[in-house]
Amino acid sequence: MIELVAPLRDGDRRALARLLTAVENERVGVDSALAALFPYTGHAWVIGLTGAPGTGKSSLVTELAKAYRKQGETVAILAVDPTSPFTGGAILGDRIRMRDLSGDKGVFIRSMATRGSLGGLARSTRDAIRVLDAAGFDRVLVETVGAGQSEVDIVRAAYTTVVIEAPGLGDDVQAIKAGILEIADILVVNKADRPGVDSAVKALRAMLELGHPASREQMVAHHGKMMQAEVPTSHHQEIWMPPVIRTVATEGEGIGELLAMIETHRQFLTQADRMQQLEQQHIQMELVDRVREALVKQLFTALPTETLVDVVSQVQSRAIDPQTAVNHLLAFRQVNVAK
Ligand SMILES: Nc1nc2c(ncn2[C@@H]2O[C@H](COP(=O)(O)OP(=O)(O)OP(=O)(O)O)[C@@H](O)[C@H]2O)c(=O)[nH]1
Ligand SMILES: [Mg+2]
Repeated sequence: MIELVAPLRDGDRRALARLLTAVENERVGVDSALAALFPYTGHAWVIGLTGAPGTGKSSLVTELAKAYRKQGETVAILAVDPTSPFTGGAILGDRIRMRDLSGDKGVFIRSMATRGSLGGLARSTRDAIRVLDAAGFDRVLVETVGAGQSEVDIVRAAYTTVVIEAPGLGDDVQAIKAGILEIADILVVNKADRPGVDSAVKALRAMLELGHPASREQMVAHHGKMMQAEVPTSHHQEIWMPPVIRTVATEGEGIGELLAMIETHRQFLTQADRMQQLEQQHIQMELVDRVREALVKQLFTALPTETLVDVVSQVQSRAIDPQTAVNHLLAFRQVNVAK
């Protein structure tokens, strides 16, 4: 795997594709490749685009990619689907939608679906973004479909997060239910050619005014004490208020405004030390996620099946309670690590 890093850096698309497949399949040896390419990351501007199914994410991504290409920038598109282990219909539709981009060497399109756990997908998305970043793309656009937590987990890797709504989905504002409004840096009401757009914009604005005190900090605070302690609050006097933009992706309307707003947000973050803080938060959250995953794996790898079965039956017979059972399992790990 590690031998793919040099060609990746030289713009070899096959090396890129192979590394992404290795990341997706968690193939042996991919960790050393990721470690080798890590020093080359941190240059691409990562933009997350998320929203309910069919709101027009792929159409917007395509328009954004075209606009960036016009400016001479290279673009990688990563379409992540946490809802399905299959890369079926939606991706096929995307192929057609993104047809305008095919044949352009400055654009790379890749899709990823759930293989195992959602946590696994969040990790492989982060890794895939790093591979694309190290490959030298100026912009990495990450499209995620799903609801609630899955979107939140996946867009955590983005610097600018665009939440996409569309009128007439049965509900004025879908994002509120899913709780994804808190992660939005920019809100887009797409399909502005459809009826109900005004009420959707109004509802979103009202929601934003109600509750958007520094959403990132809230998110970090939710993630545990370690981060709460580490997050400085004094630098957030000037808070970013997410703007609401109307677009008609199919007509290319509002794309210029969206592009400009992404730039404004980027400038906002790169001012002062905001970007360093955001990256620090991302890294901390990622490390917590990875440690959690590694510990669970370590424990269950070391644990004989009989022990687990035994502890389960002890709980079932009311001999011990679940928390005591957990303590037994954790004690088992400590004994084994010490050996
Ligand atoms: N009328 C109208 N239709 C649109 C607009 N944008 C996208 N569409 C259509 O809406 C449908 C869904 O668009 P996509 O871009 O695939 O939406 P998506 O959010 O990527 O969909 P999933 O990835 O399946 O969740 C397609 O038929 C688009 O042509 C718009 O601004 N106005
Ligand atoms: Mg799509």
